[in-house]
Amino acid sequence: ALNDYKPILALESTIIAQGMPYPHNLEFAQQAESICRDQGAVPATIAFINGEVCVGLEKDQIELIARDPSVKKISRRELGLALSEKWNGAVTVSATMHIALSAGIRIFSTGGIGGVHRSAEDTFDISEDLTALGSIPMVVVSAGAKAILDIGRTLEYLETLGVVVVGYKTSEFPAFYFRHSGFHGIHQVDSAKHIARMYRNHTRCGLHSALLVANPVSKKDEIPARDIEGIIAAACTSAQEKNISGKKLTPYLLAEIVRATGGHSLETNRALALNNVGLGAKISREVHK
Ligand code: PSU
Ligand code: MN
Repeated sequence: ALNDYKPILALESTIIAQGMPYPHNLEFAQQAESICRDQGAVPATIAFINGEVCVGLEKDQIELIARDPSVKKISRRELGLALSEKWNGAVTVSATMHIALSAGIRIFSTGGIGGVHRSAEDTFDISEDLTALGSIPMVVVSAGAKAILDIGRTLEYLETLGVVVVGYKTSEFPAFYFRHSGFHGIHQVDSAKHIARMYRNHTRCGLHSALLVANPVSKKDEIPARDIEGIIAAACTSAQEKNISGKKLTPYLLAEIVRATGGHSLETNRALALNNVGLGAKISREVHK
């Protein structure tokens, strides 16, 4: 696809291996690829298979990532480790960005970026996704930051790192499961074409940070804040009680919330991520024009 100058969209794999349970994760990964193709872009799901970086996976490779519980969660700092130790591994937003840009792919869709965790003033838990967004000049499409995070502090940190944040058809930063975080005043963009133009100018200025496109979950798929806030708070408390921290924290919280909502949050997660794939594919086509 690169040799033929086709539009390509990078997709991550931690959302598959650690973000959703099997077999829903496999179904999601396949749907994501087909939505991308329907929108006229070639999907490049990225993962480590036996210690090799694969940009664009075969069917059986996607199945391995979805099924095998020994698949590791690999962030950017661990890329060399994964090669050395010949891991099978899923890549986070930070690792996906690094690999994608190295391969010449500039557009990437995820579900929700990592960020500053609640209680980060005690734990210092701030996702490596943020530093990657600050230093890798790609377009990243996300349904805002995960609602399990401290959204205000995540937005402040994005500013510190020089990441441009724009809202797709909104000026309010979305919060993953729901549309309204209460943080207003981000710059609104209304089309893929508009985003492509902005990205060209961003890189023309010599900036090396990412352009983060915040694409809210649709109204029909969202879980309103009042219905999920208590569940998120309980999941955070439970993680603290069980001493779950580091890279295990985000997967634990997402799974707890799926359990407590009886699977509703999984449906929302799937819908918002697929929505991001659709928009990412359109942006990729515009950037390639
Ligand atoms: N979006 C989802 N589900 C996920 C993720 C994103 O809908 O599981 C993953 C991404 O790979 C992101 C990671 O990089 O969660 C963040 O992990 P951490 O908070 O440990 O940095
Ligand atoms: Mn962390």
